[in-house]
Amino acid sequence: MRNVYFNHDGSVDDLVSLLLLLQMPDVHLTGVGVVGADSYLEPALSASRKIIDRFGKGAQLNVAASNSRGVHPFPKEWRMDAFSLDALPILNESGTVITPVASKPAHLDLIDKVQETPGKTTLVMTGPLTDLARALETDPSITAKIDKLYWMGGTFDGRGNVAEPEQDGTTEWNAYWDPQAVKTVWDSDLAIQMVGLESTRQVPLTPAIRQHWATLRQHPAIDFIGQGYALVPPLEHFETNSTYFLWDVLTTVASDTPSIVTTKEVTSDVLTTGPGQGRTFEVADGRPLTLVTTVDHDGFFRRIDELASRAD
Ligand code: AGV
Ligand code: CA
Repeated sequence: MRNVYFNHDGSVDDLVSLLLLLQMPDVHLTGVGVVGADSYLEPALSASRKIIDRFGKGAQLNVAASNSRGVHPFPKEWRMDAFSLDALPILNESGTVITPVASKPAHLDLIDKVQETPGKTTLVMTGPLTDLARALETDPSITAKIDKLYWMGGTFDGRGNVAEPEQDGTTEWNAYWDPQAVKTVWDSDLAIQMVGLESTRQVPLTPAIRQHWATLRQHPAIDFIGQGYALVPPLEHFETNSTYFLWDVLTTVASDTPSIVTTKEVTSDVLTTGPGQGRTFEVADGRPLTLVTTVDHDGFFRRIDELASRAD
């Protein structure tokens, strides 16, 4: 079994990632932290607890709330999705929530769970890196107990996904929310596998994928995935600022099934000031990491089906 600690920020693909982590046969999920970045905190926390109750197969977990604040807030319309997801009937049948909230804020919960878990822990992070950066500042010795960080964020191809004033279009949202946190993590000696926009662009949400999930809705977890992705816009005629990709789900599934992606080693740095702040870029002698470059599109979606049908 592999120990995994998951920190996410409450968007649809973050919560689907949690659902899938709970189905992975060789994953022992040791903790979950939630940051209200691409979501409001309360519904994201609540939905996480309900997903563990409904799809966690009796996992004894708690969920830690983050008190981290970003530099550049996410658009409110995106953050609202967590309220809808938390209200889906499939998460509310029982009318009670059992999985408790952890006693400490998410960055301290991360330290506790990593330190008290025998052996090493893999971190999967599908939002900004703020909680990890704060954890590293509080207890730098955690790096010895973390075998790898899988992070959705950044991009190296110069095409960002932030459409906001005072920035130059080269940055990805999770990096842009807290650029300094990326720098802090880059300055650590953690092994990192990064899933940036160059690979996630290969897995957009499309009407055909929604239709595929619709035909499999007799599986409760695939029904939940279809309901979740009904809240966000697919790639139909033209990519817009709001077009949804399977960013976090790719990161999470690739952490468990490496055969669905190809990777390359890069050395890089991150800008923390100016209109490019949050931009990750390749540079000789920079910080080494493993970058996901291409995705086996059909293999990836097949693996989602396989994992989700384990919740039957
Ligand atoms: O930049 C991708 C990250 C992922 O962690 N998030 C969404 C994923 O959870 C921010 C984001 C970028 N574009 C978005 C985002 C959009 N159109 N809707 C919602 N969130
Ligand atoms: Ca996310």
